[in-house]
Amino acid sequence: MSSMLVAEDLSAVGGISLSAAVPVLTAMDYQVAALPTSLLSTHTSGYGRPAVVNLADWLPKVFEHWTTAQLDFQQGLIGYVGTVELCQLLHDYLAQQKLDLLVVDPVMGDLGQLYSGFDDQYVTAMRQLIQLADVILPNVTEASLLAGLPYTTQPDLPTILTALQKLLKPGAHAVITDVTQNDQIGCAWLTADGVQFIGEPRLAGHYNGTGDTLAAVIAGLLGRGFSLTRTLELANQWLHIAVAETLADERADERQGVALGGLLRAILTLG
Ligand code: PXL
Repeated sequence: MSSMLVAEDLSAVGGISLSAAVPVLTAMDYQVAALPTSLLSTHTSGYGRPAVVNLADWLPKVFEHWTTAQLDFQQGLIGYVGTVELCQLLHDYLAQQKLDLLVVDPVMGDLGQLYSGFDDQYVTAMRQLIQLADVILPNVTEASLLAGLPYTTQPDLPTILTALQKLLKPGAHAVITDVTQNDQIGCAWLTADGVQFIGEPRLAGHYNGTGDTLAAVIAGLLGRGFSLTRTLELANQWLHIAVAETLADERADERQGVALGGLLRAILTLG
């Protein structure tokens, strides 16, 4: 069994980040090292100001203990981190590790806006963290921030993807995760043949945490050896299942992350 370090916030309410990644990766047969970077009473979109515990004092002790205990991980997934200092702590620890795969979802914003609490310094810290990544998974907002380009809902994909690739180490891939083409939503990335796109029909609504769940699925599939193309095909299909289930559910509270039942059943068919 492969072991994956997942570092992101633990938000008690909202069904996002670690709360979504742990079941997804457990269903994919990983031993998950679930490292909360901060504790929040809810995520930051829609519940007012959450009660937050920043775990910057705890993280170095965790890393020290793991080093003494000679624990190591084969894969890593980083999502929402929270502060510049936490980004730097993670960077310094991960720079010492020999992971087979590091996926970074540079969670910072959506719909053209930085999430509450983030600023330009955070974007700079994230640019440093992604230098360690094999795959990064920004949405269009995050891709624009990292590339230093103005936000538009329909970015010029060759330009923005080329700018992102320049921020990464050789052989790493930038995948933008919420690209709209015609009536589809999906992922775009660059190969020697130009921009590639894989999508699924766009469903109504906008659900918190969809990106966190997608990132966990992508990290899990890549870690199990699926090619980038096959990974993105399956990940988009499964997220479509999750969003469709969420819609059918007619939930009273739209701030909750996507439904995971159908997605987890689809993962288990992989065997
Ligand atoms: O889903 C992205 C995300 C993750 N973690 C926290 C958030 C958000 C988006 O608002 O607030 C704490």
